Amino acid sequence: MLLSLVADELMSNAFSATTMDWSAKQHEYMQRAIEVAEKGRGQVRPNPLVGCILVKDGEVIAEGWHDHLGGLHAEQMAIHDAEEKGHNTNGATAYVTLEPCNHFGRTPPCTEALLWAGISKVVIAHGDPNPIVRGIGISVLENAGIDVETGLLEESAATQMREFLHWCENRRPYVTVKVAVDVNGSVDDLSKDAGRFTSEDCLKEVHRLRKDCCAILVGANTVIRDNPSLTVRLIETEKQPLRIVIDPNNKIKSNSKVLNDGHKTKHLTDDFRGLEAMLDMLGDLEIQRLLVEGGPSTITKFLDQGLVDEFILVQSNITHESPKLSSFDLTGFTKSVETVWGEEKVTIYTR
Ligand code: AOF
Ligand code: ZN
Repeated sequence: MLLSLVADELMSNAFSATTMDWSAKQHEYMQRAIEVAEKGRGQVRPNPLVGCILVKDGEVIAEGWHDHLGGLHAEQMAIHDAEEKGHNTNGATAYVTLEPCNHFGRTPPCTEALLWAGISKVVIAHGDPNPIVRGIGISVLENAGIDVETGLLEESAATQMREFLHWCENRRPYVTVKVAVDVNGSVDDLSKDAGRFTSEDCLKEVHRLRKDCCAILVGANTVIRDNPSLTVRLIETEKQPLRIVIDPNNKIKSNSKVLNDGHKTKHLTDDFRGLEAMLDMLGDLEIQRLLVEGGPSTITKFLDQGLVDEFILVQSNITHESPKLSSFDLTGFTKSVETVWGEEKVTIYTR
């Protein structure tokens, strides 16, 4: 993927949403496009999640999504789907969550596919900030006489592809912190050997979160105390996230799991030049979402330097015998989600 630094105004001018009165039906179509896009979660990075619905005479005739890296783009999959079902796409409207691309990348341009298919109108949720697209997809379609409308459910689409958007803008990963505490906010029970204290179902959710992250980071002390694997095991995955261990004094044991289980680990020793430089380096590796799993001093460093985008607090109902209390300064964050993972209460804070 080609990404260059382009002036900010280019970025903001490329996609100015049309002010439209969208109908309930149109909302429904775009909502469905967002839903099918979810099917690619964890499989398309560094590409965004994208969904597409084709509608003809008020009926949904086909749907498609970007399913995996190197696979068809959403629009092309939807066109295929229509063909397979025996529908003529001529005159249909496409509802697509991202501005169609106009470049030959891992796949040929979606703009051409839409034109060949005889699509007469394209409704787009969100512009594509990728410098090789940025408004060009829209102008190519418009110049070919296709009616283009933009901005339907733009915010929902932005939320769905927030890591991609964040990375396009900052060239750094979106940073998610996950921390588990007992009922009193203790992060560890010092009376016990290392170990996890959350429920099995909660752990499954953590593995789902890991699968959605390109990299997982811990400090050396976590490796020394817990010897964790930091892999995705409880749910299916084709790819393991990159593990990153910050260990400037080279303290972890050479037989630690992260160094010996055959999966990739970046062990940052004297090549560690601070968190910001590390995030730049991860951005260059196309890492779009980084999960920071601990421990408290590593998390505090990320927070103190203003480098956290999302903070997931997992609260168990057990009580540590010998608590290690910790407090995290979440000034500037707002509570965005409250949910439950297994037996644990989960609160998600974002900026
Ligand atoms: C679309 N529809 O479904 C997606 C798009 O390397 P490629 O060929 O897969 O292109 C990747 C870029 O294309 C990606 O960075 C983003 O700008 C756009 N993704 N575009 O028209 C899709 N996934
Ligand atoms: Zn495309």
